[in-house]
Amino acid sequence: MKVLNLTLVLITLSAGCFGQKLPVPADKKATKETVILFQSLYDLKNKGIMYGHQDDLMYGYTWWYEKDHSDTREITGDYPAVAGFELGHIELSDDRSLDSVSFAQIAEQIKIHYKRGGVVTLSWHLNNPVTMQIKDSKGWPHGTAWDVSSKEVVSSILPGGKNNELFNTWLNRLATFFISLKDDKGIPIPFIFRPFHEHSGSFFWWGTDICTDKEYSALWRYTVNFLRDKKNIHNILYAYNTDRVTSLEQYMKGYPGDDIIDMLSLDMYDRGEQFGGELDNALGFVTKEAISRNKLTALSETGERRGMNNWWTSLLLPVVSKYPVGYVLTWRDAFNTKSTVSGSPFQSYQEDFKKFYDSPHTLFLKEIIGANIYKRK
Ligand code: BMA
Repeated sequence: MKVLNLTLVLITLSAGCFGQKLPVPADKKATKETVILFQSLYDLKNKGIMYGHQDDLMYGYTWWYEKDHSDTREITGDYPAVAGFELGHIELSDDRSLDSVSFAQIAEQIKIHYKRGGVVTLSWHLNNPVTMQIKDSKGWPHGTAWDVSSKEVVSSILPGGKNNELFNTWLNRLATFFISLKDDKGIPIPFIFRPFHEHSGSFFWWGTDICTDKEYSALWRYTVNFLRDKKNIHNILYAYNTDRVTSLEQYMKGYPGDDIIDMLSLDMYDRGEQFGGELDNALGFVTKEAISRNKLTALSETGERRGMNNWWTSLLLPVVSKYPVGYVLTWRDAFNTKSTVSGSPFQSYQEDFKKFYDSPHTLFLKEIIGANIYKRK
């Protein structure tokens, strides 16, 4: 059983009742539930780190969409506090995502996870709106988020660009999905949205060498203005995100502004021995900057890739415990493959993952339920 001083959490979350000014989301019209979620997460990050897992509720290595199934729960007895879902191909009006997951089932699981009291985060590997219109003679997949063959993509979808109308259509489809996310009483479900992620890398068409920082920032502002002001959606917390960075200056390149962003997040996978030091350094300046701006924090993607069987407790946990990191999320366990892209514990590191779960510093779903993150204290 996990031990966590929830009383301490509850006392801290009550601070708002005693006149202490709590930070608020960037969206001035954020719904009540979204404001409460933001403030709960803001406080919780000082109490422990939530565990998140991408597509945890949708599939695992050996199963595909089975009611209440979760690899995390199978090992620990509890669900992750944060459930990640992927929206790539929603822009095409497809029924299924680029990972073949049904959007209707994603919506269903978002509602279930919210109802259980957990946190929802959504990513979006949207296609390349320029090159997806070109047919590839060699039969290679063209026009994916990873297609960086054109540097004109971002400028072409912004106002004045020849693909602006197409991008508006895509944003409309995304908005329709967002608007459908309501609880049983019809109240919009608050969630964290992390589009255009890993800007410091150059492996997506919005990457640092593929567009200018000004274009990147404009893309963000345009997207948020569209969803928030044009579509009147006020249940979103927006997460700014980069891949590995070595300085704050590098991290902030392209930052769209405090009036747009709610969370400063970082993605960093273990690609070798330098990982611990690099992560330590980056989390140090990212969390410091986030706090100075009253923003949330997360290590929004990470994973083990070296076959270390004690990675969770000997490497990840000691580093993330040093900083107020809201959550740490490992990536998906691709069904029917041996891919270890997530550094997932579900193949060989289960014992160490259980120790990670047992740590008083980590928070899984039950502890989040205990902290009641959607209710004003
Ligand atoms: C990537 C990989 C891809 C996947 C994408 C979106 O990191 O896992 O296989 O399609 O995320 O989930």
